[in-house]
Amino acid sequence: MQHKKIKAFPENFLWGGSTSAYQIEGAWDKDGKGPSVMDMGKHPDAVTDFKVASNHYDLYKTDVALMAEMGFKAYRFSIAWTRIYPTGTGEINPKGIEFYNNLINELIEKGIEPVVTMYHFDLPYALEEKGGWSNRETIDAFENYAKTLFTHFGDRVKYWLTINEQNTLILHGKAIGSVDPNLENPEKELYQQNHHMLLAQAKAMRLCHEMVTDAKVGPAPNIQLVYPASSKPEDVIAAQNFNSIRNWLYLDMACYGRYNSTVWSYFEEKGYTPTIEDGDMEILASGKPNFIAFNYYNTFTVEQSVPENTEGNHTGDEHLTIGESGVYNGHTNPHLQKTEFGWEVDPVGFRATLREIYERYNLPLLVTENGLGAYDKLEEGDIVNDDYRIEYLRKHLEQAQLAITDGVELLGYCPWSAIDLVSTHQGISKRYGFIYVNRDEFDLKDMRRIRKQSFYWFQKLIETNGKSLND
Ligand code: BGP
Repeated sequence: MQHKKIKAFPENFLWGGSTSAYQIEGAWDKDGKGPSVMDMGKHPDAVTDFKVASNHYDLYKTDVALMAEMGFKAYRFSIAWTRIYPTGTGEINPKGIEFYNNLINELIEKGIEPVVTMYHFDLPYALEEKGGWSNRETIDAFENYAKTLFTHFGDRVKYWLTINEQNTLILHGKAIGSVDPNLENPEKELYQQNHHMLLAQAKAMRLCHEMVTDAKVGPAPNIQLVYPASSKPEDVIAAQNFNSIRNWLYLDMACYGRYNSTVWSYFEEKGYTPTIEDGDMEILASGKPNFIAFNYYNTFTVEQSVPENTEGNHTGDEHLTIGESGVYNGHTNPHLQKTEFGWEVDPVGFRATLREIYERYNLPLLVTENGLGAYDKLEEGDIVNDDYRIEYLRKHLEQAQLAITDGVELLGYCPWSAIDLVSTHQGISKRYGFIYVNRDEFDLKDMRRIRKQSFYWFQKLIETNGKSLND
């Protein structure tokens, strides 16, 4: 639809930025923190681990001051489960509580709304050793952890996100390391883990409503619309398949507590049907979100899966689609350009995704990730000219504004990432931040923070509540 008049960004729009604990904090074993699966994971030789990251643990005051200078209204970050419970359960680590109390207080003092992800990929390693999400005890451990978070931080944190990108964890679990790839049917195990995570999420949402009555809670999957490669009806069916498996499964479960029919028939066909215990479906139906947070980087395009064009039963890195035999086959969208890391860029798809989610679930939306990973260059005089990032963000925000004009209730926009941090797969050289962190893969240098061009651009945008978008 073309609009003659574009609506303004709402008042109190949550302009901000996002990070996650294992990618930004460093101090991986400091002050009693236990190891997480991310700390214990393997890294390619050319890529740094997460041990030091951006050392936000020690430098959080500097970082929050810079966020405040940019004008952030919100900061979306995750709490490391292993700082609060080093082994996932048992005794609380007071130092962990202290760190997040300090961070939250610092944010509130500067007028920045804390938006907290409870779990962002970094399952306590001690729980992983006991079977991780395959073990139903992890559901209880998560509920207990959630209770602790609400008890200690619920007086100040009013926006809670349960699990970051549960769909990425499941679809790319072999890449992220949450399942043994040598299992006979790893997908079956992953969908069992998925079922348990969904139960944990529902319990946490329920608990949040009971314990922090003025807070809002929601899921945070990665949602990117799937397009058919052509108007060929079989391609449309393939797109429906992958939309249901990749996107709607997670939101249908969070919002309605039911498996959608396409997903269920896919489970049956492939032998992935999870074991559902008595009472599970009641628990799932009882966890109601107040809003939907989601991460968006690109869209997917798929065609019908026929034997000669199916490369295999796997899904590449989290933003690259390959295909699954008999279900869909990944297709390069000829209308889109790619980033230097091979991710398609689709701002209009952002509008389409926002509209689709809003119409399906009729809940306010919060964008908790969107951004451009690039090899930024630090030039003499501490200049980082990241025009390409400004362009990327500008185009996405223009489309967000059109979605708002279309009627979507959008609470805020927290792109990835507030400051440079270590990418999940590609080290610190793949940078996303408004603020440059002066370190390389293995040379930690002085870690100083440097404002990029995008910092000043975003600052002005926030100051004008989005009006400077077209300057
Ligand atoms: C999302 C994750 C983030 C972050 C981001 C960028 O899927 O939630 O943790 O890593 O993707 O991905 P990458 O770091 O692989 O470039």
